[in-house]
Amino acid sequence: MKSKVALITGITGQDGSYLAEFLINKGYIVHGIVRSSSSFNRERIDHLTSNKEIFHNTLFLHYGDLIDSSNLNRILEKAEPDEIYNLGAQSHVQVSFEIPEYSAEVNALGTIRLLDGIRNSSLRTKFYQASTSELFGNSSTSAQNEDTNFNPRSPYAVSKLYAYWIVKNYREAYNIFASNGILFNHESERRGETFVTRKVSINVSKIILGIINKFSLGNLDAKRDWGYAPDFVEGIWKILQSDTPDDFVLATNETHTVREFIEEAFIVMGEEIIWEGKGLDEKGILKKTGKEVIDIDKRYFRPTEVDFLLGDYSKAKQKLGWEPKTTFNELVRKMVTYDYNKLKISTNRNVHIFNKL
Ligand code: NAP
Ligand code: F7E
Repeated sequence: MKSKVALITGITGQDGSYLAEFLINKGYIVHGIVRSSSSFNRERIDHLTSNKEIFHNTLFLHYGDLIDSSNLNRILEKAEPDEIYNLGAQSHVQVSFEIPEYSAEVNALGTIRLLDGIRNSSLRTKFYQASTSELFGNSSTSAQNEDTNFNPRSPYAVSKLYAYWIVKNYREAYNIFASNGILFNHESERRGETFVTRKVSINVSKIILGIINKFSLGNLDAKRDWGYAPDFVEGIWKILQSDTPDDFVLATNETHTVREFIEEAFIVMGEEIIWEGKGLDEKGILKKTGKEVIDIDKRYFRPTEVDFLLGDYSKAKQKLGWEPKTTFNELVRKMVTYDYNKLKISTNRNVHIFNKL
């Protein structure tokens, strides 16, 4: 039987790398779009590209960019995908306040470039759009589902709102199999280092190993519905295996504050953190030693914040048979343990090299 062919934008990112692995294991031929960079940017897919068997037969990388439609059209023509997963994005909410035009260019117009490429070709491909719980913004509804009103609160969220609606429009106007996955936050050992969960797992590990004394954060009271990226990647694939195109929320239906994530991260390392002070003067202190390990820096606050997110994934459960598998505590444990072990090995190696000098 002929293998299915998938095209992934954002293959070098957290979700793209897990999805590539997942699809290769399912027997797909995978094409991925990578951006040209002056330094190496493929760390998350190194284990795939260094396997000659995979790299020669099942994984094909193409230089490209969501802001370049002639290049995208060429890749569509070459790859002839059965399924396209549009995961590429300027995905950082805070950064989108600094580069709003670029965020719209990539996230909003990048999506229409791909959809229009499909419309103007003879491809009968399915299209997945990486939509987001950020569309809900500060919603008065809890828990948020596919029928909840949108109220985007950042240039990132507004750019993704355009993408969400243009997917629906192209589905209705041109009968393209195009679906939105409205995914709540999902994290992992491969999460970008500037997102709050990974920032915490790395810095808590560094404190325990004595590499740093303390680190700074912003709003500790924001609540997020945090799941585990590999669970969500399976849901992404299931969305495109459905008989009809549709929009689905993927979430865990559990919400936690940033503060709770930090507390749990220290618990994993056998420490308890207590909080003293208020607002910008708040400090996180280790109970055993009284050492200050966290302070607040106004630089990490956003001009407009999303205070509370909690997702209702019952439609995905009912129609796709999808459910998250990893609990909040397991997620924190996986991330902190991974970073602690990785840093410990590199610290030991450095000490070893230093002792030899
Ligand atoms: P990520 O780790 O930030 O990965 C983003 C990917 O997009 C990277 O491969 C990046 O390439 C690529 N990219 C950035 N600008 C591009 C451009 N101009 N042209 C082509 N590719 C570009 O994001 P993620 O966490 O895996 O998320 C995947 C998608 O889901 C994103 O669209 C994100 O907005 C959305 N989403 C994420 C979450 C979440 O909690 N993770 C929740 C809802 C929705 P480089 O490696 O070269 O930078
Ligand atoms: O922030 C607060 C911050 O940057 C989470 C993206 O994948 O998920 C992600 O967006 C919360 C916010 O993720 C720091 O203010 C406090 O309330 O980890 P984050 P995000 O903004 O929720 C959605 C679903 C996406 O679609 C996005 O692509 O944590 N926070 N202190 C901080 N956040 C960061 N980054 N750094 C801090 O120091």
